[in-house]
Amino acid sequence: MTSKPSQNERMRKSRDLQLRAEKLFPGGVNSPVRAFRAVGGDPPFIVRARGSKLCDADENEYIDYVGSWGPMILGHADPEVTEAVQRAAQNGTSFGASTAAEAELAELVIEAFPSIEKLRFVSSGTEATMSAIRLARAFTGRKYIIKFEGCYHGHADSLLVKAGSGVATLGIPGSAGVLEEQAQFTLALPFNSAARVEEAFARYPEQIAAIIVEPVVGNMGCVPPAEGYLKKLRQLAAKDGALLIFDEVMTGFRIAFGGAQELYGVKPDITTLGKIIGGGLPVGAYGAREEIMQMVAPLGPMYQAGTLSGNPLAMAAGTATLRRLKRDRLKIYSVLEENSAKLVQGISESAQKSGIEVSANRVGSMFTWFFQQEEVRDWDTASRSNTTSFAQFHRGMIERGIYLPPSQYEAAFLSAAHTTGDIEQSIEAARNTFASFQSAIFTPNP
Ligand code: HOZ
Repeated sequence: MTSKPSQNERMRKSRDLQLRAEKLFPGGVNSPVRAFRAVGGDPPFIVRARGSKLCDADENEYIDYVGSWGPMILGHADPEVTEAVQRAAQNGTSFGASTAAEAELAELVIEAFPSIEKLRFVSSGTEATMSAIRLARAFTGRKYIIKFEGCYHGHADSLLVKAGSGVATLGIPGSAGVLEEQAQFTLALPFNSAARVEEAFARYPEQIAAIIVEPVVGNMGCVPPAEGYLKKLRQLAAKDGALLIFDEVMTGFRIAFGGAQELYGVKPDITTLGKIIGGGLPVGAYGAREEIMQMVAPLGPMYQAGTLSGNPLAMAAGTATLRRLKRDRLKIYSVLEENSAKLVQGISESAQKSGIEVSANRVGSMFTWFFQQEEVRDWDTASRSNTTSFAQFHRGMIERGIYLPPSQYEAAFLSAAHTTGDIEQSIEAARNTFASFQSAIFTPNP
């Protein structure tokens, strides 16, 4: 009789690659959450991906619910996207000069987001939000910004205050190296409390340049806005002459073709985008109505630039992705909704049957299971989730071939390539994981 390979045997090549990486990169990674510190175990090194599946260096296969942290809404290596990138690459990979490909993608974005009349492409979500803040300050001539605890808007200095994502995962309150002076004009308030925003405007009248918000938070796990909350933010900002920035890096083209602003019917002044608009290549964007975008150089005095901005390969991948989403819009978003609902409910029910308290949040195809009874509506409630249970859940799932974000404070995503078979297999894996839950021993990485 052959015995089941142990975790160490199953992950031998990934383990070796991790040891090599640790000599080269801090924590062996180029982005902190990938190190699996919060969940323990070795991170699988990925060699290829197709559709809903990832394959690691030891040929283990996983159903993927990370989707490269959001971009892969069509699944991995989608044939239309791959072909568009290959075609673009044959004509050169970067020119540092204007191309028609930039306009192709921009027109698709503007059509989907009526609040955007002009935009600027950058290479990451961090650049997009950092530039949006600079733009809001330039436009209003004001200093303060309001952000929300547990929201993450990339790693620009003034935004690394009570941030979610890796900062929350690692339990770092802010970041070393960010000067008090750089963060002094950032007001971090609890998400979903309009009263606190009202108080801030009363305290700093006509001094707040912008409210920046993830309209559906993904970076403290998935946390939806309370009924009427986004509309209230819109009113409060307008009343004081501040701008409202929707950080739709995660939600844009994800929870609806026109993002959260379409789904909730709220028009922000500035929108930031990333992830899906790059179809898996590095792209970010910030956009607004003409009057605001006139501030951006070379038209106006707000400076921002980038060597790889509007990169032709990235534009091709983004355009192919958005074209496909636009063409099959009705079908894609309704299947994403249906499959995500099935998955989230199925896994929550499996937990309940095993007597494990789980509170799930979901908006369309982004979702999170928190290990607690109470509803998660802000950072305070999110931070009460039992992260040891989450780590056990994560490890049990990965051992059963299901790849979830290695942090309680990152949303999971479903793609159009996931099948009902994938969903059923994932629920079954959760059932078995929860059944073995009590006996599992959690050993976080040192
Ligand atoms: N902060 C990213 C998601 N919220 C994680 C990016 C990564 O590790 O690739």
